[in-house]
Amino acid sequence: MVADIRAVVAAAPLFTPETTHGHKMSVRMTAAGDYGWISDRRGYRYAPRHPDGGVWPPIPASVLAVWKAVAGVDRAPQCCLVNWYDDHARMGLHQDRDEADLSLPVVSISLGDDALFRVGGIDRGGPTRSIWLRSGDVAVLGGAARLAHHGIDRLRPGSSTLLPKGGRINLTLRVVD
Ligand code: MD6
Ligand code: FE
Repeated sequence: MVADIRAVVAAAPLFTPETTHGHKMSVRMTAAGDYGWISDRRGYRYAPRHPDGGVWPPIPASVLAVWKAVAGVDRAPQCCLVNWYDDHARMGLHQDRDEADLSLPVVSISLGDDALFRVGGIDRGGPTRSIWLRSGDVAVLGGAARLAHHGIDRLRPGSSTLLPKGGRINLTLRVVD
């Protein structure tokens, strides 16, 4: 799967999204499928093209197989977001709510170094719990948890040998429209 993701990155290079406030995010990002997810000063949105103007490469079969095994729905995913973390990258607490049908799950696959995943409730500011996501872990946010706040507080550098230069890849799969 890592080789498949490297091929995605070769076709659709990683970029550093900016928040609406003009801050650079610490993860680098790209995508596969009909849509990628773009964040810049104009806001957040799904987009049919990479910032360089090209279409996104198809979602690799190895990744689709995981969706088919765990998503529990008939729809195929339209977006595989690729988040690439270096040792210091993190992901602030957020909800995934830009998709049209929030009854469909989001499936996440973790590769590489362990990451401390914080998950809370639907209301921001409520209690949270943290678990370490390890290489090969698959998480499904669905049902009552679909709108749970979640984020990555930090990596545990050196915890996996999967990626020769370390770091972590997180893939999230979703149906967009
Ligand atoms: C990450 N994950 O694991 C960030 N979103 O790097 C997510 O933002 C996420 O794990 C939706 C569903 C599952 C997730
Ligand atoms: Fe998310």
